[in-house]
Amino acid sequence: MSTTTEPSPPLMGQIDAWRDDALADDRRHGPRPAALLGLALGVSFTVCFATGLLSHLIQHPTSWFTWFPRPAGLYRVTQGLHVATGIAAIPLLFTKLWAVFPHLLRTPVVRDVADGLERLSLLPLVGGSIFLLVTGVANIELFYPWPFFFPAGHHAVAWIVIGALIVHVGAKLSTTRDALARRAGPPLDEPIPAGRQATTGGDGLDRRRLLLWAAGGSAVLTVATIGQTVAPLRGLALLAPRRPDRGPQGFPVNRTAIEAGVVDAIASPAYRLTVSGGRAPLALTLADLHALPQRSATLPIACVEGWSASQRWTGPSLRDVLAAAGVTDHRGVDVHSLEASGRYASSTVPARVVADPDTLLALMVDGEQLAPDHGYPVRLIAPNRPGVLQTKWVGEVVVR
Ligand code: HEM
Ligand code: HEM
Ligand SMILES: Nc1nc2c(c(=O)[nH]1)N[C@H]1C(S)=C(S)[C@@H](COP(=O)(O)O)O[C@H]1N2
Ligand SMILES: [Mo]
Repeated sequence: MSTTTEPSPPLMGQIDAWRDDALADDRRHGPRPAALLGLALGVSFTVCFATGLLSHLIQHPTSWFTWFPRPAGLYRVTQGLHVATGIAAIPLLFTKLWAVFPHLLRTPVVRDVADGLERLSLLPLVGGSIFLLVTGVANIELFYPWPFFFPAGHHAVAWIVIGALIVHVGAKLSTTRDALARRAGPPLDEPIPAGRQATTGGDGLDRRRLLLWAAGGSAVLTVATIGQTVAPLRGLALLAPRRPDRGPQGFPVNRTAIEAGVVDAIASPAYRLTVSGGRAPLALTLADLHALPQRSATLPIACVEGWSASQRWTGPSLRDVLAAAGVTDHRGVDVHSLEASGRYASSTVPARVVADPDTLLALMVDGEQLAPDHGYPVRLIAPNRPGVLQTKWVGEVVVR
């Protein structure tokens, strides 16, 4: 027992000691866990970036991008993957940050210009990664506390993060290669402080436990949310905001008829579906639509927010409605809702989607008249399209 009290070291000294202790713990703070967690993050962020860009292009087609109506359920898979992979990355990111924190506290802060640039790129990398995961999760939980339009902000930051990630991978390539090549700890980036021993070699139990915690966290989050799109697992989807079997007629609703302000318009006996832009404008009553040949197709609503649900829809094919209006030649159509305003009040149906016989102006779902919240009297439903493009309460079709 000591009788003299030692003066406590100043704050900076405490941080240095804390960092050096951590740095000496090679199994948790050394390059191998950083590289393994980095690889997992690299894969998940690449999947998110590719599927996110795909979703963007489908919603905002360019001259060089074409998207096909088949296979009917492909978008449901790519967007489900986007959200599931992003959610699974959350524990990976936080474990990685915990594993590398001593490297962030190192001194000197910057060694030279190249080192300074590389360190600077950690700011957008770490900040941007957290931003993507936080905004993504908030969005699927229908929580929009920020002043910008979510997809635009999320999209711009995704490019920044991918740029910073490329710089990071370039800077860490040789460390990653060494760390993965050798099971025992390779040399540390930083010199081991005098008087300390790097805990290299050994059985790697601490490292294994760290990586198991990260993998376990990802697995739990995935199982607790994936049921929003994988129907057999819906009973486990405790953290999913939407479940594919809950809502009117047994599936979810994003915007209700009341929220869209269409309650009176959809119930009006004066309702007509107008088809304009063809040889002569046409106004079809509900009875006219029921009198056209009816077709049924099992198609999913695949929301951009990662939930999806498949139903059997029935109604005339859009192409038959166009034929009834005498439209022979077109470059697709615009479908307008009775909803006066709102981001999803209209959508474009490209010609190759119009040509698909399963592209329906649905009147029924699972053998029942559509519920008001699902788009009564008429909704568009087409194969392999994001939910935002499956326009409800259709009042007008304009030929392009
Ligand atoms: C979102 C993705 C990622 C984030 C946020 C991230 C973050 C970080 C941070 C903050 C550091 C500590 C700073 C430093 O040592 O300079 C670091 C180190 C490291 N990262 Fe990443 N990283 C990511 C992806 C990756 C990928 C894809 C790889 C490899 C393929 C990787 C491999 C490494 C390695 C080898 C180290 C050095 C560890 C050491 O020297 O002990 N990281 N990462
Ligand atoms: C928890 C993680 C994440 C969730 C929950 C999430 C969720 C979403 C959602 C709901 C959308 C659709 C937005 C819309 O069209 O309304 C989206 C789009 C997108 N996401 Fe994520 N995301 C996550 C992580 C990421 C990551 C890590 C990246 C990139 C590295 C990324 C890149 C994109 C891109 C580029 C888009 C397209 C935006 C657009 O349409 O302009 N996301 N994400
Ligand atoms: N007119 C209109 N149609 C719309 C929307 C909308 O807000 N207004 N929301 C879209 C979105 S985001 C989705 S996911 C689907 C949901 O369809 P559901 O409510 O029948 O499940 O409808 C789409 N059609
Ligand atoms: Mo949606």
